[in-house]
Amino acid sequence: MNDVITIGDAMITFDPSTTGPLRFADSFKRKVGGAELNVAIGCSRLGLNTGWIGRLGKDEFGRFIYNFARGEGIDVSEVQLIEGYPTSLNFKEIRADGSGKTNYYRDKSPTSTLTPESLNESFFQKARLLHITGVFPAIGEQNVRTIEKAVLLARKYDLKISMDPNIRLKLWNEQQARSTLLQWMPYVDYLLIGQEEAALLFGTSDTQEIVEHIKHYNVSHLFLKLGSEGSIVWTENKQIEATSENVEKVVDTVGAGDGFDAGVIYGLLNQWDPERILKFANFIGSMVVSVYGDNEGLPYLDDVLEKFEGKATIER
Ligand code: KDG
Repeated sequence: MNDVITIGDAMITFDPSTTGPLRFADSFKRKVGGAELNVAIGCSRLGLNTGWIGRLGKDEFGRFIYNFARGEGIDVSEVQLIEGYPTSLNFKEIRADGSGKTNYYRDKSPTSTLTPESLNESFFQKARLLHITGVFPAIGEQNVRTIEKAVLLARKYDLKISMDPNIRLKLWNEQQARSTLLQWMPYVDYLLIGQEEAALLFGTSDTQEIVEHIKHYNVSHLFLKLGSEGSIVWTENKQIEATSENVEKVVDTVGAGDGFDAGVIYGLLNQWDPERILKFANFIGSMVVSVYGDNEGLPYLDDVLEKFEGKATIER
């Protein structure tokens, strides 16, 4: 039985060894990325049983990602390697302030072979929460249909649904993102959203106005991510704010939002109070930005609790 399941396109991420414009980067480290897989890794490291539904190329990179995910303790029984569809790639640019830029090579993503019919009902039947994002549906129409079916199955088997819009305008345009993601809003229990994404979906970046929009749906918890400004949770008509953690040196911000999501999912599934969830999720986000790579900074539960609760760590 999995606590969390998610569906997504994973990729090989080539991280440059130097910061600055990609055209001058001449050496790269081969890593793994993909928003949904990052969340799955985060959840699994925190101790949640986590399943990932995906398709990879039947190639060396696909095999590498498959084994990597399996090594992270993720249930990969619904992942297949597909002939003729190369594993997606992302060449990352990292700027001196730690922010990143993606350069995707994923036009023929193996996930486009994933059909609504190929979703295994029993995988949903045994889970507690389905996490969806805007990356997977942005890849193609077929993926939109697959998420629609996944949402139906989640409702059929009483799974909670968390959604992070994760809007990637390199993959679809604003109009496509808005109409697709808003159609799933009525089914979302937990919305984890960046302020800019909220502006794109709801036409405002004002917190109170966003909350008013959310009241039209059945969202029980809204988590608004404000980057270095911290985050806000709105639930049961109460709003709680948390400032971001001080980070000594931000080296790579990519994946911080996924780490935040993993922290929120962990807290929600363990019935933590909203304030603790918010602080915990912020804390994980701050750990992710301190380490290079999309998921390398995601902590194990012991590591994060030690630091979060201010306990000393024995290093040597
Ligand atoms: O959230 C981080 C991810 O976006 C990154 O690991 C890979 O760009 C990526 C994507 O499209 O999933």
